[in-house]
Amino acid sequence: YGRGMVTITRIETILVDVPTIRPHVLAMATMHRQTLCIVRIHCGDGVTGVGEATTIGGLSYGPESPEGIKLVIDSYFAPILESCDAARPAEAMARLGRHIVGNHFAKCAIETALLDAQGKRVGLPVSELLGGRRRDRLPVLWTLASGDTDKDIAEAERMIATRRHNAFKLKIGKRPVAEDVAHVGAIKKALGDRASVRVDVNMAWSETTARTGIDMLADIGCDLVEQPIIRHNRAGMARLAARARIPIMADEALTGPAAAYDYASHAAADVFAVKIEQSGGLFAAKEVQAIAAAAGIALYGGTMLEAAVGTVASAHVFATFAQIDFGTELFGPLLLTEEILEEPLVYEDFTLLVPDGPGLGVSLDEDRIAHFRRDAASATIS
Ligand code: MUC
Ligand code: MG
Repeated sequence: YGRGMVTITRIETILVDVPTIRPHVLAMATMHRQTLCIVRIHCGDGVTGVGEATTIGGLSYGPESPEGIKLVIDSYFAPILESCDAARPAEAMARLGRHIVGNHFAKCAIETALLDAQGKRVGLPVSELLGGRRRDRLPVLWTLASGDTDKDIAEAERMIATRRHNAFKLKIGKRPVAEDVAHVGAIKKALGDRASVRVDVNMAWSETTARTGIDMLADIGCDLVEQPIIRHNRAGMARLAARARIPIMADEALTGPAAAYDYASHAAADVFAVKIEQSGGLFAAKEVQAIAAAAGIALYGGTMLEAAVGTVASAHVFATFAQIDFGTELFGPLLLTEEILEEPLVYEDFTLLVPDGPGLGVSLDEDRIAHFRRDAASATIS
């Protein structure tokens, strides 16, 4: 569109610590807060784009941490991006890819900010830059992970009554299988046909444990089992998927298009959880989706428990999907005590509304960010 090169003048990375509304108990970590690495890319044409990276429980989910993401962007990404054209996000990301191995979460935050800026520049929502949106609302489930069965049931009842969620993911794998299955069974029995109940084992089971565990879960009415075993045991996932009576979903294993192709070509999952950070960005997540679609694998829109910016970036990607068979889990902002946007995202009727303004279509609440940023005491806010 012939405006010439748009320079990148400054990249800001800010760590923001936000408390969770209750402890979030997963197999590998209990979260009391979420740390966001907020990225702001300032461009020579006066446009600014925002992105976000989060991890789960510091380094307990994967090889990147919020502090590490800030460090790699400041030290290694910024010098490369200085000579890139901000108006060509795909080319800028390719350049980063040539010089930087891995670091998918950090790359995703940068790509989000570049696309937010580009969308604002050309006056289009990010979903349109990604090929065009197919829907304006996404179904959103809620994770029950208080660690207590009765509390989880009460929480689920509130969510159903307020029409916020009618599908629930339960985090299991920490306790012996029989106890975990009893917990899932009690929740399914209380909710009955009013809700879909699924589980995420976060890789905590051995393959033999998974064989019995999945059978028991099928018997009590569980609809889906997410990443029951370690990410690298693709053959084990294929064996489990082949014998299970309920769908098996891959999550941690899906570290981008190559992993997705590997899993698809070995029939190692029935469903893919697509995550923008884990995939290595928004374009990469679209490639994971395309591989799933070509292989006849069902789709689910996953989260890294991002706050509003990462959540809305994911929403723009998922809004372009032709099918989202199992809905999404884009509830991250609702798990946090603080709203970081000027206008909160809209959750209603069991769905999230995908914003339709230019770029991501959201603005940060600068006062909140200034208050919750980790270096708030010493920061000079300009
Ligand atoms: C995961 O492993 O899927 C997503 C929802 C949730 O509660 O935790 C995450 C991570
Ligand atoms: Mg998962």
